[in-house]
Amino acid sequence: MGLPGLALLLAAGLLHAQPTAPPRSFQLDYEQDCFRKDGAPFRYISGSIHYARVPRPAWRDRLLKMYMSGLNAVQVYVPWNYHEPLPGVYDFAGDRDVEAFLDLTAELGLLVILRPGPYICAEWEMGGLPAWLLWKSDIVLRSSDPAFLAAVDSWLHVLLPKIKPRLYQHGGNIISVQVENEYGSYYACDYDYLRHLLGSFRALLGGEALLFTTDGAQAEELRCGTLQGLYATVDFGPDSNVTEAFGAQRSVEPRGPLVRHRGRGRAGRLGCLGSGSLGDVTGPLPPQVNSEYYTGWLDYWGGAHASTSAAQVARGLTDMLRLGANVNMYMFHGGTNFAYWSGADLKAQYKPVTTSYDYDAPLSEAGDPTEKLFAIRTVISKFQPLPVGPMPPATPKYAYGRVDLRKYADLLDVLDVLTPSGPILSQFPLTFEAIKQAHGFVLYHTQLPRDVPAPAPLSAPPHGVCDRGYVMLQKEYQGTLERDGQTTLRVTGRAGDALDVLLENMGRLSFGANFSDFKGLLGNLSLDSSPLSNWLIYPLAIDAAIQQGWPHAALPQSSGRGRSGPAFYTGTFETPGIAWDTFVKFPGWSKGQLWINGFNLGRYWPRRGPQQTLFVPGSVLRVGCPNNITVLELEGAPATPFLLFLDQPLLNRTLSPSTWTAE
Ligand code: NDJ
Repeated sequence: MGLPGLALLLAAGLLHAQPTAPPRSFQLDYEQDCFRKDGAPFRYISGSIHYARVPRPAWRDRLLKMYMSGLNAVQVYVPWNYHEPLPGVYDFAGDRDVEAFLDLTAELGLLVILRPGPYICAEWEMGGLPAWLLWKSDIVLRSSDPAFLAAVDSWLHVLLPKIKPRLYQHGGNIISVQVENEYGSYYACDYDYLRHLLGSFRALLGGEALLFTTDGAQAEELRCGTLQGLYATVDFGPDSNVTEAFGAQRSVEPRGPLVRHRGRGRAGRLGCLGSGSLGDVTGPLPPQVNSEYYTGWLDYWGGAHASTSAAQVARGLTDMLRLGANVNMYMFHGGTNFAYWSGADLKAQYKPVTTSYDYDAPLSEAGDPTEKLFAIRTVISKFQPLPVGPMPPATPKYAYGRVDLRKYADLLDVLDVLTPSGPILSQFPLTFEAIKQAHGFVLYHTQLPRDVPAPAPLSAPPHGVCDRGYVMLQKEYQGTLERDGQTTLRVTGRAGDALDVLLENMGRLSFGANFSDFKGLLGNLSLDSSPLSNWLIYPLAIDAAIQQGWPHAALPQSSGRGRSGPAFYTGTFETPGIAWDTFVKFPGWSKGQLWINGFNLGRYWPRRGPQQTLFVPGSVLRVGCPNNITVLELEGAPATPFLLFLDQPLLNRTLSPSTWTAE
């Protein structure tokens, strides 16, 4: 061949110098039973962090602590409803800047296992699905219902193009992408839906992306959750038998290494990681993947604070790493369900999740290293070298102490501010979804149709109040109706008396079969068995008002009637020098919502517990000027209303159900 011919071949890339550098790749090796990164055997030890539960200024600190714990990857959910508040309206700014978060992971040298849903579970409101999907009330979520698929595809066409250039193969740090989430636990078991998702993910991410599923390790869960073309992984906690759980994973990976190696009668059981890095290997073959190894668990309002011992978590982790398994710890840092983002479960009863998502995780809600973190780090150090350098210390906390509040106004007296567009007139109640309000509160107003001289039952039908209804007659608080709880109050009054019911959405179900969780008054309220009609329905835009400076910037109101029923309270405090993180306690308060400087810190409910304090990140506080506190108390404030800012959280005081109403 002459020189011109050689030049042509070189230009066409058909001839190159030997040996070649391997192209960037992240793959499954079914022959040698492991992941391969750039051709070399690779195992990840990862931890879950949800950027939506951590204020943006704290992202770097949390990721750095995860890196210094010895993790080489983080696992990250993308909550669809956090980014698409209305159909076709997208929000990727500020705390929602998922690309900035991914940039930070890369900067810190962490790989990413991305879980873009579309459903994520995660104890997140509606499992990450947007509430507006329920505007079509008969939609079948997580199925091949064309209405659901159309919404999913529009979203994936926005999200996945942001992800594709970040895939490992394309120079980024995302090594794998999960499709759906524990789909095998969902009643629908609709393979057409999973196949559709696989097609969309492939089309938008390309053929090389490593796509996988995660399911519980029961045969039934794996049956409906797995699909040819998606690598099946499992999730289980320290209580489970590691060998059995990974055995279940193997049973659904027919193309997988175990079957083929058995067929060939292979004696070696170490796979391509070899024995050197694995210690004493006794179990089945890698690559086994536990996508959610539970370091703790979530809390429900009215339940006990969950905890799992550091020793137990460390023991299970050791067992899995010895087997050469890939492990993601769920959660490594839980964070906080700010605003209205906490989800709920249905286990015979509706069970809303607390504002704290501390999860008893290795990094606490406020991002501090715990004993569990150090136990995990010690385990990891036995399998791979730890990064050089110290673990960053806990961030300082400050007890700002007592801050007195004063009543600003009863909620019923500021409806013009909270619903500037005015109420909706309807013969019978409409749901939140019917009036296109996703979260928060809606007020339903009507009048008594006749005199009620003797106490008569004001009742909601079963499952008629979702989730709590605060009842006022002639603006006097009468009591609370509750989903799966008290659904009748006895009232007296006169024809024409004002009846108001403030409905609170406590978070849509994030898990379970009966998943379309409509909010508001779902049926007619009746008085002495006759349905009440002629309602004025006020969608309350409380957050919008507070973000615009109300009520601090507004003229003072008269302090209104007594101390019970929904009302706003305000106060201010200053930070000395630096705005440190803090925890706020609600002495004598009942239940409500807290904002500081317009930031919605979430629900408080000390009467029900177990959580007694809310985490206040220093990043929401201001130095050198007053910090504006706004409290919406729903049932009743203390005689002397004040908040107490502490330097440590109180997450675990639990009261018995018998004291819930008595208090
Ligand atoms: O994939 C799920 C994850 O997102 C698996 N989990 C986790 C619990 O923290 C989290 O929701 C389960 N959730 S099993 C169901 C909770 C029912 C009690």
